[in-house]
Amino acid sequence: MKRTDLAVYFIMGTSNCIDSPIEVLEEALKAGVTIFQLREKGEDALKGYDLEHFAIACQMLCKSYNVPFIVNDDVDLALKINADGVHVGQDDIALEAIRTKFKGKIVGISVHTKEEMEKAVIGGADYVGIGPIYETKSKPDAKKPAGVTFLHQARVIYPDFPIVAIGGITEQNAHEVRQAGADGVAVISAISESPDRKATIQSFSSL
Ligand code: 3NM
Repeated sequence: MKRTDLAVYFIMGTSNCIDSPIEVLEEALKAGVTIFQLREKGEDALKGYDLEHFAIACQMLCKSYNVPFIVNDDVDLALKINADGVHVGQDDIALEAIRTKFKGKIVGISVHTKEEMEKAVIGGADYVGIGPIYETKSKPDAKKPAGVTFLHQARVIYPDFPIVAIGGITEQNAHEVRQAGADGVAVISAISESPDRKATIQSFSSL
């Protein structure tokens, strides 16, 4: 993958949208998000056939805009529908095992320390997500906000490795994470809850 693919990384599930999720996604794609991750979480999360059906609808839409379609955590679903990639956390199955299953596809992993970052790079990840940078309300079990210190260290140690920053990123603070070395911003609420999604996405695109 190219580092520029991470520039505006939109993440969404049905619980993040007041409006129709498919309409939100289409609007986001039209406005210029560069990669999309389906992250279906929460009490009312779609499951089984409904989830697969929804995932395929998102995937087709992404394909029509030539934007990579990534599935969060659900490795089996990602493989079943032939998604462009998968994003996993540290608690999910081992990176090496996923790498083998996703030959030629995008594998992203969340990291919080230098050790985790080193393992991700050695283990063959295509990119890492670093967060939460700021306070987030979108992930109840998120760690304490870390600010940009580790993000900046990671960039210094790995000058060319694709890195996306996540957690509480808004139009107001996004420039700080780009300055610290992130290739892009991964965002749920600042896009899904924006009163003007197009303007919000364009402001992220122009960083
Ligand atoms: N992962 P918002 S923070 C999905 O720190 C996710 O790994 C995080 O949502 C991490 O843009 C987060 O609304 C939530 O803050 C991001």
